[in-house]
Amino acid sequence: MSQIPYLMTQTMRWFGPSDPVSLSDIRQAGCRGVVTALHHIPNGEIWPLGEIEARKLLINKAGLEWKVVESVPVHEEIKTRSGNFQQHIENYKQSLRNLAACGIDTVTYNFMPVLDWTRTNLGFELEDGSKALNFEKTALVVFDVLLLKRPGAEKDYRPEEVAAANLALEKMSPEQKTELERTIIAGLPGSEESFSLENFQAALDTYKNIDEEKLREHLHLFLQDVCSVADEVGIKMAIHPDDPPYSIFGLPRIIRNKDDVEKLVSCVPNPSNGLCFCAGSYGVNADNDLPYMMRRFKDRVNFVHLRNVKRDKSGNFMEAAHLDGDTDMYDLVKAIHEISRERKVSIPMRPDHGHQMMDDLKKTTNPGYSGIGRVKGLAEIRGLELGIARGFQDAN
Ligand code: DNO
Repeated sequence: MSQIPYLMTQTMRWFGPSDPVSLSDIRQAGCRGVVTALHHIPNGEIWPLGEIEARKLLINKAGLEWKVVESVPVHEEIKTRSGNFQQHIENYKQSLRNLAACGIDTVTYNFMPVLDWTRTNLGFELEDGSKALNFEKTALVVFDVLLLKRPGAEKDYRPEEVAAANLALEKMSPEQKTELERTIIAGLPGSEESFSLENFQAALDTYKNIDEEKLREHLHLFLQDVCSVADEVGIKMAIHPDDPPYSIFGLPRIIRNKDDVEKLVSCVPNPSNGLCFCAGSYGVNADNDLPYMMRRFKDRVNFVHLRNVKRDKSGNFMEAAHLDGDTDMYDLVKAIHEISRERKVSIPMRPDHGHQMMDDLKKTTNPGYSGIGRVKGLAEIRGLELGIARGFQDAN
């Protein structure tokens, strides 16, 4: 099997030495590499060479490679172009140079204002007793309109949605309210920020005068600056889409669909300006045709997150098993295999999230990042890809 060329490079996310899923676990899952970050370095500061080297050594000693950085975070002041943003951009460029000097060549980031990925329930129990992450619109409205009481929030929802939220709130215990609050603003794994109710509203306020167009301009200015360094040192940038791919809390969102990506690549054509193709995030919007987008942006796809969702028309979605949601994983992996053969590359991928299941139900795990659920997802995708690749080989 190993002679089949251009299969994806299998990796898993590793949150560093304190991650309950160890490097050896990741190796046993059959991965070649890991995706990680120096989470302890404060956002906006330079990643020192020595720290990058030390982390890389740790990974290599476990028989793995540091394939992708996820993420070098983009400071809020860069997104709002305020305060020390110029210094932060200079620091970002230096971090890229340092990473390149250590032989690391793919860097993921996102440009979501204030919050990284957002869910409303981290332990949604499925019929078989395993647990999934989900996003329920009503819970979001409860938080936004009734707990946070964001000024003007009601205007963002239909009257029925607000009525449903009022009903839901009546049934919630104080503990459930706190839990919902924490789930949304206390920071999910990999997030750069964590908020209390008070400072969350203050953070939202920093975007009062920044609409989509302005935020997009800020992203493009950031990239024009950073990509010139990335081109020079051989780093491939990979922007993660907005998750969920629509506006929440009145914040602008700019990486949601093919039109957004079209603007991104036409405004900043640098070769290093690329994508982290997150199937789970783009897949929440039924209008996003993922195999089409994969082919359309084939030269820009530097990293892939494979995950599935079950969605409805109201903006609710649940993280489904990797082969079992509304995204046809066969079609998507086929598109990935085609573009990989055409480009003659092995694109790094990670199984994104997994259900908390079996022995992991007894453990404290990072939401979405327990070991067994991800191993299951990876194994399914690995088999799917091999089947597709063999089909191509036999046909040629
Ligand atoms: C969630 C992740 C995100 C992602 C960042 C990339 O599981 O996909 O946290 O890593 O948005 O910057």
